[in-house]
Parts: sequence; C-alpha cells; structure tokens
Amino acid sequence: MSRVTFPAGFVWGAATAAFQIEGSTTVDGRSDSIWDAFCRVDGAVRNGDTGDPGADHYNLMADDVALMKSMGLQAYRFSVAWPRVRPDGGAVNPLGLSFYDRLVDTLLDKGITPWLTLYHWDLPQKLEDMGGWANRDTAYRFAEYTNTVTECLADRVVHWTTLNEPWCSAFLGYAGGIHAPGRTDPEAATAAVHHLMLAHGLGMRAIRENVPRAVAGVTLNLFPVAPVDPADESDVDAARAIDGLQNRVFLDPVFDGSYPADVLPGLAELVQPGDMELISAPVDFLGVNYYRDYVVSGHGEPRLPSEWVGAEHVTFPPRDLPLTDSGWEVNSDGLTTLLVDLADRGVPLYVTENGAAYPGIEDDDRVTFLDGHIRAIGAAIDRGVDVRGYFCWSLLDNFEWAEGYAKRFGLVHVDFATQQRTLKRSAHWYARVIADNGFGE
Ligand code: IFM
Repeated sequence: MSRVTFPAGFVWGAATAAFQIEGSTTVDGRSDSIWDAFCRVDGAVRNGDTGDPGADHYNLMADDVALMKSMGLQAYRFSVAWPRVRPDGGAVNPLGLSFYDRLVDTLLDKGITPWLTLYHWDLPQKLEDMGGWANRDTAYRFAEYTNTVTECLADRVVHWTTLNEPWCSAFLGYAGGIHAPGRTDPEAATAAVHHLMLAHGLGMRAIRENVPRAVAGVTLNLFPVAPVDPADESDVDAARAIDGLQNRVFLDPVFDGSYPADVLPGLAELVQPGDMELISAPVDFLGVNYYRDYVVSGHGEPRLPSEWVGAEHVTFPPRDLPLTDSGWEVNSDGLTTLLVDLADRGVPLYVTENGAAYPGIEDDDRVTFLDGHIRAIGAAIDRGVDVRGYFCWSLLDNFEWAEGYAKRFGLVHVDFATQQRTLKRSAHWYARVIADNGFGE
C-alpha cells in the first residue's frame, strides 16, 4: 500500500475513560455513579460484569503510563471520575482528586501530554436520584465539578474536553434504556440533550475562567448518514432524521447557537435566556469519535423503546461489509466523508476515538482497521481538512458498558484475572506509525 505521512506536529495518542479502566469503585471516598447502580440491575450488563476490578488502573497507573511511554504515545486522553472528585455530586474529596493530580504529574514526567475529559458518563448516582440529566440543576452541579478539577490542574493541563459523546448519555441512557441510568422516557432524553449542552457551555465558561491557556472543546460521536435509496422520499427523510438526532442536534447549538428545527420539537421550550450564548461560546477544537457510518431506510415499523426519538420507524439494513466483534460494519471511507463535511465548522478537528473490538493478541484485523482509518484521515488532510491528531480507542482492554468485558478494544491486552498487560500486534504496529509519523511503502 502507498505511503501516508502526516503533517509535522500531528498528535498521536490513545484514549480511555475512568469507569472503563480504573476499578477501585469503593475506595478513597468515591461514591456510586449511575454505572455502578446500573451494573446491579439484573441483566443490564453482560455476564453481570461491574466496574470492579476493571483493569485496576487506579492501582496500576504508573505501570500503565510506562507502557504508554514504551509505545511512544505523545498524548493520553483520559476522563476524570466525577464521583471520586465530588462524591454524590457534593463536597470536594481531596483524596479522589489526588489520583488525577498524580496521573497528570506521571504523564508529564514521561513527556506525554494529558488530554482531560471531564465527563465520560459516570454521573454521581445521587444526582440521578434528583432527576439526573433530565434535571437542569445537574448542569450547574457539573459547573461546580469543573471548577474543582480546573482549579487543581490548571497549571499542568492545557487540553480540556467538557463531554464525551453526549448522544450516548442522552439517548442510550434516557430513551433506549441500554446505558445507565436505563430510563426509557423520550421526554427525559430530550431534556437530557439540552442539559448536557448547557453543562458543556457552563463547563467551557469555568475552563476559560480558570485555565487561561486552555485548549478546550467537546467530543461528539458523529456518523455520516445516507439513505438506502436517494430517490425514495421516506429513505431520504429517515437519513435527515437520523443525521438530526445523531449529529446536528449537538453540532448546531455549539457552532450555530441554535437547535435544528426538524428534530426533538420539545427542545425549544427548555431553552432559557442566555443558554444558547453559553452553549455556542467558541471552542478551540472539535473532538470527533468515529466508529462507523449509517445507511438507513424509512420503511420500518415503529419499535419502542428506542434511542431514535421521533424516528422509531427507521431501520438500518445491513450492507455487505466486514464486521467488528461488536457487529459494527467497517467503512473507513466514512471517516474521510465525515471529516470533509465537518471542515466548514471552522475549528481544528481531532479524532479523539477510533478503534474496534476484536479478540486476541495477534490482532491483524485491528491492524487492518487502524491502517484503513488512519489512511482515511490522511485522505481528508490531503483535501485540505485541518485534522491535528488521532487517539486510538483504546489503550487497554476495558469495560465496554452494557457488553461488560466481552468486547476487547485495547491495543494492550488485559488478563482481567491477573491484570497482566501484553502489547498486542496492533500496539507494536501503532508504535511504529508514531515513530515514523506515518506508514506504508
Ligand atoms: O467504549 C466506548 C467509549 O466509552 C465511547 N466511545 C465508543 C467506545 C466503543 O464503544
């Protein structure tokens, strides 16, 4: 295959999230999150898996940072656990905060740039008991939590992300019921969309106030969407609806200061004076998480519960494409399409997650997946798109939400019984890509 080379300064990293790797869910003052509670619901998570012991990163952090160094990672994207830092969403817990203080110091000591995400789905359960993201007050609690983390780490962390994939929090959590908190209430999901976006806006304000040199933004899971038959009106309408619910409902408020008029009509009445100004305050980058694209049809029967609020009849007919172990179709061209489409949002783009579940340590299928997707980024850059970095999902095998530990996304294999780490073939391959700032002949 032909050679791909990336611009000087292109950032090569890997990503994780607190609940997926840390374990130690009951130590040092941490409170329950919605995921701890959801894991206790019979049948909610495959095999009854829970956040413990996870990949025991809470205890093995220094070893894990040494592994990152051995792979040549330049940046590490991780999330902070709100229930460690402000248990129950209440008072600050210095012991919980000190874990991230040490993590950041350890990274910096090894020359690895920390990329910190404030919210990757582990809402304190106590806040869920008060309505969770369906309650506007949660956005203000998020701002307090952001103040705590920024005040502690402003001197060392430059790269800040408010939310990871608010689509999953709102729609899988409050409408589809397949993520924590497991609710199936479309109105609550609509409210969650606005309150998550408000949390983003309030979080950005706190970051700007406390971290003058911050490079700050939000990460969205974005999907190119096309109709099965571009000449069929219902397919075209289905594509518009899914694009609206997946992409535009989060992109438009951040970049245009308004919600799209064609999806979630209930959103408009939740907006209070000043909200959209906060939500659309400038971001320094957009984080793009890409796993697959969608081709949709409008000819299905409505199914409930569904995460597709107002578009429950839309279907996703399978195509003749390879599948990952999660059953997701592999189409790396979709990443080029997406990045090219996003270029006119006018901010630098970082691919903050991309990867796939495959079993095994000799994971040639992951190498093929990463090769294709990183080439797709190269193709977007060749077309003039300002893409500045790539974070592979994920550094370690981890807790894949409702799938528990059954799906392995790591570059590094984790034996969850012994916590033994083993670099997979893909980790060795990725290390060479980083060292050469590209690959191929
Ligand atoms: O594991 C998740 C991650 O937490 C968010 N983005 C998608 C990944 C794979 O499903």
